[in-house]
Amino acid sequence: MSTADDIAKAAELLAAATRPVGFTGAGVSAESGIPTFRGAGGLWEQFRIEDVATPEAFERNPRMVWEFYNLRRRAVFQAQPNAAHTAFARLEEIFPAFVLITQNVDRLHQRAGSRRVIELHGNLCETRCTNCGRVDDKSGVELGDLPRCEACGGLLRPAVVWFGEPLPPGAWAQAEEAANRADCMIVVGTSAQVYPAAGLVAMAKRHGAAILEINLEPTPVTPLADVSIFGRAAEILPAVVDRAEWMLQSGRGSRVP
Ligand code: BV8
Ligand code: ZN
Repeated sequence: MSTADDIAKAAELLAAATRPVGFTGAGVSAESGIPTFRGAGGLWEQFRIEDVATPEAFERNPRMVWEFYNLRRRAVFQAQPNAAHTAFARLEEIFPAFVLITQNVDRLHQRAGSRRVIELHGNLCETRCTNCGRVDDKSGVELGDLPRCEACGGLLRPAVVWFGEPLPPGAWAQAEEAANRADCMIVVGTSAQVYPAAGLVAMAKRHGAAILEINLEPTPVTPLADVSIFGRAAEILPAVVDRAEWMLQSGRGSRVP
């Protein structure tokens, strides 16, 4: 099938849905200039997970961990949401029941206007005190190499979920509930290798959801997809949303849950 045919098929499945859910990974922010983790130029080519993204790494060398996160914070604060983020925000307008589950920590979905966002892995904007637990939004703030809590002087950490740490219970429960009730899941820009997040696709599929995937290349969830479109998220997703919206406006779909 041509990409145009795939876009038409994806739009048809989306327009037929009443409870669609989005599921995104780092690839949705790639066209905003935010490096992904895996693949060419990915973060894990320059850094080792064990050195910068685990509680043990922070315990062992908090300065190195903060160097990694300060670098990513700067990139995120200078970045702008792209057309894929905007397309997801539009889905909230089109589908009252739409919910977005993201593994991303850059909050570009929220900056693009998405409000119903479930952050599975925390975010880079906030810090959390390792001593008193205080959480502060430090968006745009240049933090030193060992930032301290204003309240108690304790060492701050990024408010992200590191490997080996449990996901925020509330977020995980919300994500499971959304995946179980979805009748369509749009999976964009994830290598589907990190668990338990990646398991949400099979969960949605098991409960009868149509699976639409947009990625540059096949992933472990491609076999689960009703349609997989290989291309750039900022180009493909807006085209799918445009066509689905046109179908709904011309009365060829139903969006009331
Ligand atoms: C947990 C926040 C248990 C931090 C992240 C051994 C020991 C311990 C744990 C494990 C283990 N083995 C397995 C595990 C589980 C582990 C895991 O899954 N490991 C993987 C590596 C195998 N998971 C965990 O540790 C999780 N916790 O299991 O806890 C527990 C339970 C109870 C009590 C105690 C413990 C926690 C995982 C969360 C880790 N934190 N992020 C940070 O960001 O610094 S994960 C990190 O990876 C990001 O969140 C990222 O989003 C996520 C997944 O990566 P992707 O988003 O998919 O990004 P990636 O670069 O991989 O892929 C990009 C894709 O986009 C590609 O497919 C590419 O083709 C595509 N793309 C690129 N450009 C475009 C595009 N597509 C379209 N358009 C484009 N333009
Ligand atoms: Zn504190």
